[in-house]
Amino acid sequence: MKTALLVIDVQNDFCPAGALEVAGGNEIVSDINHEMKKYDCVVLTQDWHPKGHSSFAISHKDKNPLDVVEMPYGDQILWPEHCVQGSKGAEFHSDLDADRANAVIRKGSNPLIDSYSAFFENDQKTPTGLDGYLKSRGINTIYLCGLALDFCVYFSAIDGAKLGYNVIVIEDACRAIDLNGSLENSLNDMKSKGVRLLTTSNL
Ligand code: VGL
Ligand code: ZN
Repeated sequence: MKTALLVIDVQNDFCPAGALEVAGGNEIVSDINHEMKKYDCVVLTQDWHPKGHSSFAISHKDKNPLDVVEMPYGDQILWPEHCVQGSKGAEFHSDLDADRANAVIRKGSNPLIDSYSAFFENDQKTPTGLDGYLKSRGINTIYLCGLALDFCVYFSAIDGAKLGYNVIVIEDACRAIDLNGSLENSLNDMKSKGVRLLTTSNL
């Protein structure tokens, strides 16, 4: 068994006072730093949108954050402008031990397609390259932590399971947005797809 820790989107904009603040997002950083020491490989993901990205409510006339629009690839929730390439909000939380990472995967750079999953854009077919990176290093088991549990962690986990990895989500090293039941739905869906949910105390 060869393992990777995927640290999803631990960036200023998803932490308190950030543009798309996730409650308690900063509280997981020290546990994640501790986890990083235990895996064969550590990958950080970084949400990395160009200005005017199509997932931003301000890019659509008469739309507000959390409205839903139809995109060619399906329904898209509109978000406040966040994680703009090169901005302070797109930087990793300053306490995150980013120097330990073997690789950083940036996602969401296509102005027309959002990308929640670390493996595929939201069209569910454009790869980020992470699968090839992990497979070429012989990784077969992935542990996920970070933000947000019910969006980017969730979509990364189910794509990882689909791609044949053993997938474990470290639940207490995540925080959720929880929009219209998204937290409960994502936990149920992950369980039904064979994703295991553990806590740092069980690792
Ligand atoms: C995320 C919404 C928009 C996430 C990223 O990291 O969960 N959520 N962009
Ligand atoms: Zn985003």
